Order: sequence, then C-alpha cells, then structure tokens
Amino acid sequence: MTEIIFHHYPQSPVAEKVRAAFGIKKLAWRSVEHNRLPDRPELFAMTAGYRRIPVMQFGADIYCDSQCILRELERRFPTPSFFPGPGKGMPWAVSRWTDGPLFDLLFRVAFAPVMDALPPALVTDRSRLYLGPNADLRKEAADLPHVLAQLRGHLGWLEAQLGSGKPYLTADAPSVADAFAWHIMWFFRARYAEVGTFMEEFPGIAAWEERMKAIGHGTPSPMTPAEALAIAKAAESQVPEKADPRDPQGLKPGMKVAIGPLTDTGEKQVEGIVRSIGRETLVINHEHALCGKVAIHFPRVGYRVTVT
Ligand SMILES: N[C@@H](CCC(=O)N[C@@H](CS)C(=O)NCC(=O)O)C(=O)O
Repeated sequence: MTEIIFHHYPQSPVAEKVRAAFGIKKLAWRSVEHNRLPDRPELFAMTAGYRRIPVMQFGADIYCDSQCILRELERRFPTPSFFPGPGKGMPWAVSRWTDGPLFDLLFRVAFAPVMDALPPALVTDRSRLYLGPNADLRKEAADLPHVLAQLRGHLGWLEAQLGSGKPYLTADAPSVADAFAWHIMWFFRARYAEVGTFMEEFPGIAAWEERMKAIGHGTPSPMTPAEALAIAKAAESQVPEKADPRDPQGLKPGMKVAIGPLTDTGEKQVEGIVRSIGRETLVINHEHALCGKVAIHFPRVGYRVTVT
C-alpha cells in the first residue's frame, strides 16, 4: 500500500491531533516538515495554495484539513477503530467544539501574553488568520482573565466527562474524540506559563493526559518535500469521478470551483475542477509543473465552495 506522507511542523497543535491519531492506530508514516510561516513552495504546489497545516498525502491524493485526514485514516486503517464507543457521529460534533470555541480561546492564551517575545512576523500572520482583519493582540492580553474564565468552564466539561469512570472520553479505548481534546491540552500545556497552577483543579484531565502521552505518535520516518513531490508526480489519484444528485449546491464533476474558509481570514481561495462530490468531502483536480496531476480532498463542513 502507498505510504502515509504527513506534511506538518512540530509546533502545530492541529498536526499534533493527527500525530496522536497515528499513535491510536499504531501507524508508520513519513514525516515531511515545513516552515512555520507560509513559505512552503513544494506543499503549495500540491495543495493549490491551501495554506494550513497539516496536510496528508497518499501518492497523488492530497488531504487538506484534519477532518479529511482522519476520515481517510479510518477508511484505510479501520482497526483499531477511531470509534470504540457508541456511535460514529458525536465525536465529529465534538470536533466542532474543540476546533472552534476551544481553539479560539487557546490561541489567545498562547499568543497574547507573550506577543512581545514572539517573532513579529509570526504574531502578525497568526493574528490575522485567527482573529480577523481587526486583530488586536494587546487588547486580547488585557482581556486574558476573561478568556481564562471561559476556558476554565469549558475544561470543567472535559473533567466531568473523564470522571464518568472510563479511561478515555467515550470508551475503554482511545477514540478520535480523545485526539480532538488532546491537541487542545497539548497546546495549552506547551504555551501557557501558568498552566501548572491553572490545571491543579482538574486531576481527571491530568491523569488522562498521561494515558494520551503514552499512546505516542506511531512510527514516523523523515522524508524531504522534494521526495514527496516526486511521489505525487509518479502517481495517479485513486479517487474515481463521482456525481451527487442530492448536492444542495448543484455541483457537478467538471465544474470550476473556488474553496475557502467561512470567515475572512485573509486566506487564498483554492481553485480547481470538481472531481468527486459527497456530503462530507469534495475532491478537486489540480495540476502543477512540480507535482503533475493531483486530486485535492476538502471537507464540506467549515468550507465555502463557490462555482467560478
Ligand atoms: N481546520 C484546519 C485547521 C488547521 C490549522 O489552523 N492549522 C494551523 C497550525 S496548528 C495553521 O495552519 N496555521 C497557519 C500556518 O501554519 O500557516 C484543520 O483541522 O486541519
């Protein structure tokens, strides 16, 4: 089977979510590290400019966004399942909480108090991306007590869930919901100076974090961006063209579309030709001299698709 190629950088919490998921499934994967600032020409060639990290690649199939990545991992490697508990829907709904309101709080906690110590280019870039065109991190720093009060309430829910007698969030085995919550705690522990004191009232979370840490990241081995490009160039997408008569937007294979975030983050729209349409995923064709023809996979939830 084609190798898992994972494009990321070590400090990325969303990449950490997927690295933990590799650990849950005990997978071997190739690790392609990129710059922390958006200077990633090889990756942008393959993703048509989608600027976020992480991205996963199987040959000429490129998976953007951790939603798409995790869904594809479950499809290709069903055992052990990401869903050891009852039902396969609720964990995805949980991800809209961890990746939405919780991540927003964490961004403020991680960046605002230390903004003067961070590289200015990083502060400017991430503030625009996460707080919008009117971002004011200094104002966020002054508002930190409020942000922490919000975060404390949210973490209380996590503590209450972990107090239900199970070692993990949904079952006796780790699920994808654990990876969702883990990347938040990993980010918080790494980036907030007062985290030790703050977390004293959450012993259930602390014990669960130790179990999550022990799961590890599977087995990574390094690969260069040039090697990843060569693999894409030599491969063909494994995804057949597929229509969806129920698609509410009336998308059809062959249409030219642009895909972008729901809010104004300043990110470039990704353009391509529709290849496969589904309720959860949209796949577009893209071609670039560096990687040849590739198929880029996007989640539907959280992205706006516009016919151009
Ligand atoms: N919805 C995306 C969010 C990814 C995301 O925001 N990643 C951060 C890194 S943790 C990022 O790309 N930041 C800007 C950058 O690295 O250029 C996903 O789930 O993959």
